Amino acid sequence: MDQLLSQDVREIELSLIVPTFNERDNIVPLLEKIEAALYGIRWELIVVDDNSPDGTSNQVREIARRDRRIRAVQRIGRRGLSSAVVEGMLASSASVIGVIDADMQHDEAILPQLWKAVARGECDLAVGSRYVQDGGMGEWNQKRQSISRGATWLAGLVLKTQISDPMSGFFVVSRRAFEASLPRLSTIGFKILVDLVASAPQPLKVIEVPYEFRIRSFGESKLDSAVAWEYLVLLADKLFGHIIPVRFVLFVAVGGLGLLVHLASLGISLKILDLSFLLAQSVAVLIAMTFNFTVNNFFTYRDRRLTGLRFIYGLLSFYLVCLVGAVANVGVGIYIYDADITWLLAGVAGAIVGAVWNYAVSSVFTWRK
Ligand SMILES: Nc1nc2c(ncn2[C@@H]2O[C@H](COP(=O)(O)OP(=O)(O)OP(=O)(O)O)[C@@H](O)[C@H]2O)c(=O)[nH]1
Ligand SMILES: [Mg+2]
Repeated sequence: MDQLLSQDVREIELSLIVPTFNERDNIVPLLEKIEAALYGIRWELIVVDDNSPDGTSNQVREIARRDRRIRAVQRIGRRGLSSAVVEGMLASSASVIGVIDADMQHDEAILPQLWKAVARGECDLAVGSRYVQDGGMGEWNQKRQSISRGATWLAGLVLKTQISDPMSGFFVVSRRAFEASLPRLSTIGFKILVDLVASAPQPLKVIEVPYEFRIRSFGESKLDSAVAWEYLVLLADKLFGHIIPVRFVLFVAVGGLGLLVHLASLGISLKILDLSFLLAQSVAVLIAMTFNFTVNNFFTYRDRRLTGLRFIYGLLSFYLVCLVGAVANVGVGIYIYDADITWLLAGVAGAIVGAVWNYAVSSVFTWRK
């Protein structure tokens, strides 16, 4: 240990985490900017790349071979900005940790100011903000500005500390504060700052430093409708996730819709197509299961979405799971009904057992992690 320590006694003062997906062309210019901005501060930089097809990880490793301050963490078969940032933080070692995007939209020139505020203990968290005085949205269009402001307003529902720009992906936090939030983090979606602040056991002391958001020069935005959806799921998880899993709530809501689809198909098969009840009911079950699978695959399990051939296998496994669920549902229903308790309770109990079974087993077999 002493031998190890004697090699370089100067402590790293800032660990910087950079989440990336397809940012190869941004790596070199970003590192040049960081190097210049952090002059005089001992830093390490960890790029957490979700196996970008453009070879971002290789690009980082090529530089890392010659520069020990830099490292790539390459994740396979995973996506998600928040989880990438958390894993980067866990792989880092300084007592002060920063997060910055790879696309140079964040102004690295304010990094020393953010770092200093946390390192000196003036705050737990220093946020690069577009909304405080002198900050700005750069050349964002009106629509994106309104969406961002709406999302900021919604964040107020879960945050214990008021922050003017909780959507920011540019901040510096003390390792102590990060570790205190860690057990409660949801790590869903894109908004790690909201997650971090909402998961803090005690309100954090926050400082905000204004900066002007720049436009992207290379690469593409990864923002899409999924980001908005995952943000809502994150808020829901923060609001009631400690009581009941959000995924289960979504699964049951989809099941409710599936029941309507079932009844509609049954009605059409009986009244319009004039099928026998057995056939009509079988067709309705098949349609409803397919509907449930497709909608759950799109929303409830968006992060593990099955496509191509895996969609077909997933659908078949879902049929199987639901079939067993239906048997459990009927079995429990009959058991309670026979015990001479009201038919309503028997029906509800059967449905609950069926739903829990379908949810639990499909999460293991159909939408495997
Ligand atoms: N590891 C990882 N990084 C991601 C993922 N999605 C986005 N990123 C990175 O997170 C940072 C922010 O993503 P952007 O697409 O720039 O999001 P944005 O800045 O809100 O949107 P734009 O203004 O359109 O660029 C960038 O460095 C991305 O490469 C992901 O799924 N995994
Ligand atoms: Mg960006």
